[in-house]
Amino acid sequence: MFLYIFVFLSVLKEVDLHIKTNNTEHHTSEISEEQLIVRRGQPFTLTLKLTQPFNPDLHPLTIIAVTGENPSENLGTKSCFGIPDSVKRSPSAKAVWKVELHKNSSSLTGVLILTITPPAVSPIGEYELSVKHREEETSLATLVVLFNPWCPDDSVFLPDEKERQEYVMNEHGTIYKGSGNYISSMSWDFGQFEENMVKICLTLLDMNHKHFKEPAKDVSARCDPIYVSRVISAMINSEDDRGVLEGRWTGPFYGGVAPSHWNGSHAILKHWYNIGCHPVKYGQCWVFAGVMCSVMRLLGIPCRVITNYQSAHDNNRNLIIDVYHADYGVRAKESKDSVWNFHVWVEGWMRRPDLTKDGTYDGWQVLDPTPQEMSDGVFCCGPASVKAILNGDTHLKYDVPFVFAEVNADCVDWLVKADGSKVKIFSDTKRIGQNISTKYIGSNKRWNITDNYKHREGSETEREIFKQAITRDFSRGEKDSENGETEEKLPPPEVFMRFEEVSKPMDGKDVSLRLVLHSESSVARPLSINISVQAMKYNGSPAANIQTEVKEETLEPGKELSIPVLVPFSVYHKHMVESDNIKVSAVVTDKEKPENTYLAVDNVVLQDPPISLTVPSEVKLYREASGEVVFTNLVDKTLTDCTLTLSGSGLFREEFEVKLPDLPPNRRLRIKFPFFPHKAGKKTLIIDFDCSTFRDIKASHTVNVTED
Ligand SMILES: *[C@@H]1O[C@H](CO)[C@@H](O)[C@H](O)[C@H]1NC(C)=O
Ligand SMILES: *[C@@H]1O[C@H](CO)[C@@H](O)[C@H](O)[C@H]1NC(C)=O
Ligand SMILES: *[C@@H]1O[C@H](CO)[C@@H](O)[C@H](O)[C@H]1NC(C)=O
Ligand SMILES: *[C@@H]1O[C@H](CO)[C@@H](O)[C@H](O)[C@H]1NC(C)=O
Ligand SMILES: *[C@@H]1O[C@H](CO)[C@@H](O)[C@H](O)[C@H]1NC(C)=O
Ligand SMILES: CC(=O)N[C@H]1CO[C@H](CO)[C@@H](O)[C@@H]1O
Ligand SMILES: CC(=O)N[C@H]1CO[C@H](CO)[C@@H](O)[C@@H]1O
Repeated sequence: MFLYIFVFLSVLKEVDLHIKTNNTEHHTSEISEEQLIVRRGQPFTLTLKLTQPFNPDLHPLTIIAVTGENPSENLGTKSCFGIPDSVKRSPSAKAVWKVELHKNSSSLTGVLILTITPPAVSPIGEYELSVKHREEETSLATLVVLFNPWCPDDSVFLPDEKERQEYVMNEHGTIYKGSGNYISSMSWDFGQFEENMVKICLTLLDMNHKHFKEPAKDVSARCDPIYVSRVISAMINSEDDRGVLEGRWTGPFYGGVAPSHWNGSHAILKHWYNIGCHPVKYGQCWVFAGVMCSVMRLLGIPCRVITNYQSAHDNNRNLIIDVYHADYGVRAKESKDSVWNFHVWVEGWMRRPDLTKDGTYDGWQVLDPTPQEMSDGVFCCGPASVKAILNGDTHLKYDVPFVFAEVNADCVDWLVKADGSKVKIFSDTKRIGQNISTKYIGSNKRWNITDNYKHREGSETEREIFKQAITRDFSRGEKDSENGETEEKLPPPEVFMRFEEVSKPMDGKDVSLRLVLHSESSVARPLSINISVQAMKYNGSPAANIQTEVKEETLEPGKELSIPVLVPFSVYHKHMVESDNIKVSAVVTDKEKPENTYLAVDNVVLQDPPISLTVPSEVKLYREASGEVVFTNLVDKTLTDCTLTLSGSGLFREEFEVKLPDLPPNRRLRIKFPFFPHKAGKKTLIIDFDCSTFRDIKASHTVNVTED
């Protein structure tokens, strides 16, 4: 099927853009079969039919490609080239395109098959292509040029085809959440090839500050993935521009969608575009990262989503995170430093010739779209080379110190006494930055990439790099304003304690733990034990106190003491609808030596109650298929405001929301639903069950859509 454009001019009869075949060759046919979308550094073919025979010596053919406002050869936003290539160009012209006459062309009949190549250093974006022949200039086409991970000369070149399929072409992914010892995963629909994504992503680039200030320079800089990815990291949040998502870390989420409700990027990007580039409400880190990954993949920069557990936010740049505890549990933050249960960012794949010529820092680069700290006066972060983070090269751009602290900072726990004085009870060099995870290539398994970011905790190299990083770019010398304390040695502990789980904690059931203590003292220790249970946000700030318990016990030498801790569902559930985890902490004081205070903390992430989703694993394109969801209410409470949302790119054109009747205790809900697959290939169906008691329980299933 050919698309013909008829141009009613004397020299040119027809143009054929061969969109379908060209787009297939350029791995863009999933984006569109109606618009010519090519990747730089790779040839595409056009057929021109002239009204007269072609004589290049007498009447040369010149082609002009332009992008952006005020295109210029010196900025690489305009290129003139032709047959023969005798076009006069500026001596400092950048990004010069090439054209060759294919041997199948016939000069006699005036049928020219042109093989055109945008150079691998072209700015990406929308181009107008026109042709000049016998003094007439005619528009040929509007086409889009993207980054090209298949092209060795492109600075986003990724040699392995399996990796390109995962990091550029895969529209589905997995984002890890929870906490380090309760790693949970959610399916995320990147949908980078969904309807209108090219337009949306190019509009996103046009909305950035730099474009408003100096449009010609901004478009010219779009040849560089370092520049483009940094702009995207600023535009995903709306902190200081017309970015995509507004962040919100505490409920209620009036006037918008709770961050946990989202299941994919396309709905967010589409909504942002449709409401005139105003921020969509609301995002938190995994939503920011998921949306950024979609934009990067669409533009052709290989990208993946990364989760870091026990992620530090070192506000005062000293690589120390102070955590304050009180006898009633974790205190509200006194410094802006914090430890997040998990934090999600993305990595983009590109070369870093701006750092060294030898390629040391090429490869994965951290980019963090969640608004946390300003960088060059804007809320953006990265690209920060993962190798620079591993090596502690904190002097390199961009934002390496910030990311280095997220995975490496030391943690100091302080006990705040009733009179306001602070005692240092624990100092931990290993807590921050654990179990760093991303989805595996070509499968849904989790991949632990902690070793990419840091040397093994406790190893000599690890401490050495930490010291070196501090001297390079941190202000360790300056004490925190909070604690004027000097580095004193803590006395060796006599009492040891830990929490153990009696059963896997699940939302809807009572949480049952025990605190196990033993002592190394030769005599019995009289202890005062305060156990507090709090609802927490995933960013480490307390949301509500659930319960406290004070106990007096004597710990006999050489014996274990086990104290049961029960948190009933009836007590915790009302606090958990807007919270992410339960923090159980025990502060233990030796009554005879009150200077000896001990702390044990357990972060409990409740698992969602089970929901079952049944879908055939193979379905036919454009044929009705059906699935089934089953959910049983196991709590002693009627579930109200129940809704079920169905989605999945290629399976549903629009998300599909069903309001459900209230579900009394012990009743089972069974819903059969139809769907009509409209894209072939491996697709993911996502469901989201929401009600007054359980927020956004999700399940997903992959479906292979086959053509007849
Ligand atoms: C050139 O002609 C050959 C033989 O007819 C054909 O197989 C090939 O597809 C043609 N190539 C182009 C670019 O039209
Ligand atoms: C990381 O994973 C290991 C092994 O599964 C686990 O023992 C550890 O507790 C986890 N880290 C955190 C922060 O929970
Ligand atoms: C335990 O908690 C109670 C009540 O909050 C408090 O009065 C007491 O000082 C605490 N004891 C210790 C040892 O922290
Ligand atoms: C991840 O890798 C690190 C370093 O190799 C290791 O210490 C940790 O236990 C691993 N975690 C998991 C969950 O496998
Ligand atoms: C989907 O099914 C087709 C036809 O049975 C098969 O050729 C293809 O390999 C399957 N794809 C996946 C991803 O399972
Ligand atoms: C890279 C390239 O030129 N791809 C295809 C573009 O379309 C023409 C016409 O269908 C094909 O011959 C090319 O192979
Ligand atoms: C693909 C996708 O994002 N689907 C839906 C997930 O849930 C939100 C909130 O209801 C919908 O708006 C999305 O369209």
